[in-house]
Amino acid sequence: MSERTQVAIIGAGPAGLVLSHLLHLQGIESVILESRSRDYVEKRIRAGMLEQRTVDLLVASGVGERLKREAMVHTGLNFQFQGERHRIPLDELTPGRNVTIYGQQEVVKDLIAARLAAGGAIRFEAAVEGMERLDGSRPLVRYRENGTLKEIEADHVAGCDGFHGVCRGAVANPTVYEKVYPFAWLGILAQVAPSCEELIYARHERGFALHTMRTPKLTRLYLQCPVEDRVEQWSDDRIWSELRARLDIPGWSLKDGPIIDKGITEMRSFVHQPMQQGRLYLAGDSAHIVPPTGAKGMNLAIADARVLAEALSAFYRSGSSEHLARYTADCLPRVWRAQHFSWWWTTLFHRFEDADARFQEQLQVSQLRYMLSSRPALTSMAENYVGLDRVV
Ligand code: RFL
Ligand code: PHB
Repeated sequence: MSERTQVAIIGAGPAGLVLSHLLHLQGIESVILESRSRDYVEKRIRAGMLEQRTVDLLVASGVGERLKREAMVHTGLNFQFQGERHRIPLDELTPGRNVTIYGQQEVVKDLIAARLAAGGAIRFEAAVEGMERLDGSRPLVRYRENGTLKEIEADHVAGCDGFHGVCRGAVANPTVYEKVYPFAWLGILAQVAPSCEELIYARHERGFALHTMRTPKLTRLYLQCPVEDRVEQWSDDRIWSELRARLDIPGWSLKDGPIIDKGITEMRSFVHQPMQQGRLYLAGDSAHIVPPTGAKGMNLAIADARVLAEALSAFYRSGSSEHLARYTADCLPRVWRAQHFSWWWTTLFHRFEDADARFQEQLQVSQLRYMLSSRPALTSMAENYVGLDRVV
């Protein structure tokens, strides 16, 4: 006989873990199936910037204790071009709002600890291979654990399995919107105190660079690089000299230290509609991807999980599928707002090499200068950056 639960959640990333946690607070049982080990998901270095509403949700739902103690609140950011650095006061532009630096793996660790402490079920190294009966009332999920094929029956299935997952494939006749960018990001983590208290987004003739951080002792840095580059081509010396060429300004120089992680990330904008099929609902990167420049991916994943948890709670409270039926429609306005902001923020700072490149450069500088001379333009950027409460 197969195991049963109310909601089978595929993937223990931010989307799956937040969903399971919020459902638990509503008395709804779930089982998370995760193909990787606990150690792997807790160490995977990815996002770092949380919007205000993401922090508010984590704190209000009881998983924000360590975050409140250790996270770094940022009330502003810097952007840099033509050798000038400008600080943008996010808190003044969006009264009382700011962003928080706290590594995605820390969010994941806190959520896993909370789920396990509450007796929640997370099956690590359990890879989902297929799903059946999604259009009926008893969906079935098949997964492989320790080499054995197992199955679990659920009322609903949440596909939180990321961009390379299997769930998206179960949606019939989807509409897909996609844009692939002609460059990638080389990201490093270095054991050195941040060289600046806040983030620096730099537009430079040699390409984009970003100074960010994880803790007062760990700096995270990114460099725009060609898509075909491999990490082996980037020695530590080459990375530091390229970062300095793009980030240093008179009177300020980047501090270096031992590099403890290096990785190359492709850049893509992607939306898969609808985000549901029968009793399967997609949340997070399984349904949409944004280029990392705008720091929206994890925030969107958590926003989807919140909408889905509310719709599932309404279903179990009233027996009505009304909220679940409009899950995609409820998520898409925020998804597309984040898509636009991430695309715009990416095109504003990166170096392009196509036929329009020189024209594009003039537009970038004009738009950056416009933001410095127009408070409404800067406010529009800031409210998107810190994250909008309501998107219609
Ligand atoms: P995840 O985190 O990819 O989790 C999906 C999980 O599903 C598992 N899985 C399966 N499990 C069972 N069976 C299967 N068949 C499975 N297939 C896959 C996977 O092992 C995995 O554990 O998706 P989720 O939850 O949707 O979360 C999305 C975020 O991880 C992602 O959007 C962010 O990391 C994006 N991102 C950023 N987002 C932000 O909000 N702020 C940032 O500052 C930010 N910076 C970034 C980023 C992403 C980056 N990279 C590496 C892509 C910076 C970078 C460089
Ligand atoms: C990060 O800290 O990894 C980060 C921060 C801001 C971004 C992108 C990535 O825009």
